[in-house]
Amino acid sequence: MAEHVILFAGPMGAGKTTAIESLSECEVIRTEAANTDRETADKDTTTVAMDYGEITIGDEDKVRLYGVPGQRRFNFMWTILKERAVGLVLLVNNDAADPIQELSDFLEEFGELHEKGGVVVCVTRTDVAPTPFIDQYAERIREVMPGRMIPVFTADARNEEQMRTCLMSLIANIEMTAMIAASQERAA
Ligand SMILES: Nc1nc2c(ncn2[C@@H]2O[C@H](COP(=O)(O)OP(=O)(O)OP(=O)(O)O)[C@@H](O)[C@H]2O)c(=O)[nH]1
Ligand SMILES: [Mg+2]
Repeated sequence: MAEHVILFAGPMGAGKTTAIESLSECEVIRTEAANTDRETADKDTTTVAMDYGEITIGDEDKVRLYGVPGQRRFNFMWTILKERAVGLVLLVNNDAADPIQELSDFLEEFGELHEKGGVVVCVTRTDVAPTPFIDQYAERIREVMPGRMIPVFTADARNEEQMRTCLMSLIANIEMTAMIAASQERAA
């Protein structure tokens, strides 16, 4: 039985808590408090510590889903949860003030998870803001993390099937990374 710890990171209002709620088979543990930054994201609450949910893939592979706060003032949780994770779902809301810059900033902070297993970028709220386009994200990924395979999807965090597609592509990358590492160990 394999177990994966996946981190959901990204700017405030990108849909991390919503995505984990869409995916989780158990009731999600949330740590929401009143949102005092309506300018960045117009919603009632914001995550102040973490979200936690779980999903089973196949017969028995358990995937632990952790969401971190988007706000930098809670970034002590980023460090703690980053250490446990083997993969990253980086959510970016297309209606952020500068979503491409947000992508760069979060890749800089969490990009090391690519080496541990994998990273997938998931652009949300494209119905609210149709631009920037997906190839602009792909281009910035190539600049910030050249030579790495990081898929980019558009998805609605409220949609279970779309979030599952993003998650499964990440799990496939994580399993491939693990297989390559194992075969290199055998060859050494
Ligand atoms: N219209 C639209 N709304 C979306 C989409 N994806 C997510 N949302 C909504 O956007 C909001 C995202 O809020 P959260 O899930 O709290 O965002 P978060 O990333 O957890 O934010 P913090 O915890 O504050 O960092 C919710 O109201 C979702 O219902 C989308 O693709 N389209
Ligand atoms: Mg949240």
